[in-house]
Amino acid sequence: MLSTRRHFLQTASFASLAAVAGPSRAQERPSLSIPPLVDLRPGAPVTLTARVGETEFFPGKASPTAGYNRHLLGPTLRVRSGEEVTLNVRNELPEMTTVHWHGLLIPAAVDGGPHNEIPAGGTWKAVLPVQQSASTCWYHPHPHGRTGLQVYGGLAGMLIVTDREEQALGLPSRYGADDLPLILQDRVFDREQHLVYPRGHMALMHGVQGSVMLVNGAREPRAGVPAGLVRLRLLNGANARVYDLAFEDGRNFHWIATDGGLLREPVPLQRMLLAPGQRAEILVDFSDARSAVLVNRSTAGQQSLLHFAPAGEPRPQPVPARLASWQSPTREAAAQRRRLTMTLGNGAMDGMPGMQGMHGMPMPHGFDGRPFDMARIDQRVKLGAVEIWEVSSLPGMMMDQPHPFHMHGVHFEVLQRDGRAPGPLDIGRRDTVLVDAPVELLVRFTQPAPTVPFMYHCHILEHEDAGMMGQFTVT
Ligand SMILES: [Cu+2]
Repeated sequence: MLSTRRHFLQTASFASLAAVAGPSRAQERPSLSIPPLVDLRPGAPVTLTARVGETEFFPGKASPTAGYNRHLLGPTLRVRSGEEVTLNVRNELPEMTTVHWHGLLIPAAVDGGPHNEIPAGGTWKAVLPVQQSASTCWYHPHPHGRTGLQVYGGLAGMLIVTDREEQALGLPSRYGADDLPLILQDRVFDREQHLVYPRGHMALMHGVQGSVMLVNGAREPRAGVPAGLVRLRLLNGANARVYDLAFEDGRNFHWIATDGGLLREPVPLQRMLLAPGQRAEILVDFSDARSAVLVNRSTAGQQSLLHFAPAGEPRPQPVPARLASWQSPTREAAAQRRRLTMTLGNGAMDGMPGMQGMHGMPMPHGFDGRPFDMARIDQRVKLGAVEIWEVSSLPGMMMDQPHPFHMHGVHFEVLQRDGRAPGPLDIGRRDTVLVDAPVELLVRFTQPAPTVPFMYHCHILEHEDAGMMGQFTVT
């Protein structure tokens, strides 16, 4: 079933893109673009300006794009845990936007969700009290109904939290040298090699997935790296694609961090799934000085994402045996259990005839059969509470569409998947989890949301925009 649908996607909708592939010769490969690093410090506000621009994804073929302070994507923001930093977000887009700090544990009032609207021409001052473990987070727009388009156009950036515990480990930390931010995205281009954002039933049902793979905004770039241990901060910034990452030569790497920060100890892996919105940090050993290719494996075959060219004196370095210590809440601490069902509609919202719902009615995307409503609070949680959230999706096995479930303002851990103890890839602190089977999450609510609520939603952005989102207060 999976292969049938993917095949249909590629042949029926994207046939014109068949000729579009990565650069054919090594010398054509662009160097990996490293977004500028901005260190945020208390008392030194930084301005982020969302604006439109232009990007040549293919030589000589400029496409309209958008970015923060740049034509595409945004600077990498770095903040030390324990510090309060200020950002002034200017909106020079022709439409309303918001900026959500995805992964930050901060009060909902400054979370940047759909309620923190910045009108065109406006500026939003966000004071962020950052008090969490070292982690790889990101920032992106979150205006209800327009998130998919704005992110797709290029509005996204990485946000790195550091702390003493992480710094003491001696992990590769030279930004852009042996500590690389990698924003993974896929895009659709038309026959003339211009960026397009597909609309319609297919996009609404499956989310927008393109055949052209980008890393930091470029097709199959090349990264010069030292012949030693290199840390990759992987961010799935795609609208809908789940990446299945591996190296072409099958080499091992060490997984060291999830959305919420460092694992307790490194986990050796050969492949890793990364759902939209998720981050992972891995350590890759290039001390064999051999070139390597990061690839995405799919039913359509293997797609090259990034070529690594190690250089310099080979320097084998050990991977630390232990990483971070942190406390998990106990299951017994859970004060309440909630059940949420992500419901995939029938596409009728888009004005498409579509198939009809069970009772002949059009059915929108939503939670528990209801689409998102800015004016409705769906869940009310006590500040400081630990709860168990059971999240599943409908229709279940009929639609092979796993939804990445994201919660704002919290970290959670996976207690169960499909009624069983979760596998080794479910460990760690998270804010986004792939719901390909019912999951049971242990959630700790530490951030206040008394008036402006936090969001939970599907991170397939076209699902989210079409209503697969809910909101909760924390008081
Ligand atoms: Cu979804």
